[in-house]
Amino acid sequence: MFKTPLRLPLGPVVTYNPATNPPPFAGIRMAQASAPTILVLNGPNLNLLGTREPETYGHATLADVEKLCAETASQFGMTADCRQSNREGELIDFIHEARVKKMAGIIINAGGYSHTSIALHDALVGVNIPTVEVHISNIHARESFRHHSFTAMAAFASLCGFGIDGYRLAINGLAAKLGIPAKS
Ligand code: CA2
Repeated sequence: MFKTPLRLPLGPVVTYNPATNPPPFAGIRMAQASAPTILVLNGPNLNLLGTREPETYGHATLADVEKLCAETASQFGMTADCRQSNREGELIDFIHEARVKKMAGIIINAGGYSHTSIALHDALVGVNIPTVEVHISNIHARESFRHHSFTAMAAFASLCGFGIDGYRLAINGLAAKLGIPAKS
């Protein structure tokens, strides 16, 4: 039976040798891909980490969490943009900003708003950025009002009970989801 021959593209094929950077075209520079940025968002009262309730949240401070996130992100060639707010609307603004800035992913611990905020859920769904929810404590082993999370419903994965190591695990999972390998 006659088969249509496989056709190669007819247009010019241009190859670019990175060794000749900048490329030898007058006035033309190849676009440099910038490091993917992830938003690490912490919600209400998480600025108090390390100051009270160590039996539940450990001794690490928010600064420790943000340092851990920056270090973990850099292992994948990513940048962590860490924000914390005690205000629901400001958290929503940060999520919207992530879309404007074309951020690659979001790690969110919305604190108490996880269990109450349909608005935060809607913001996460609205920006359509791969999101991992983190809780330092095991919310399912605590009061029943912490068992449901609106932000978890908008995330592709949720982690709880690992202490602040949950942020490191979440960034690893997010990088895998994005297909970004660890740097050697
Ligand atoms: O386990 C988590 O990460 C939580 O998101 C923490 C929230 C809580 O409302 C969630 O149910 C679970 C509370 C954060 C409060 O953090 C504090 C830390 C030290 C001292 C006081 C509060």
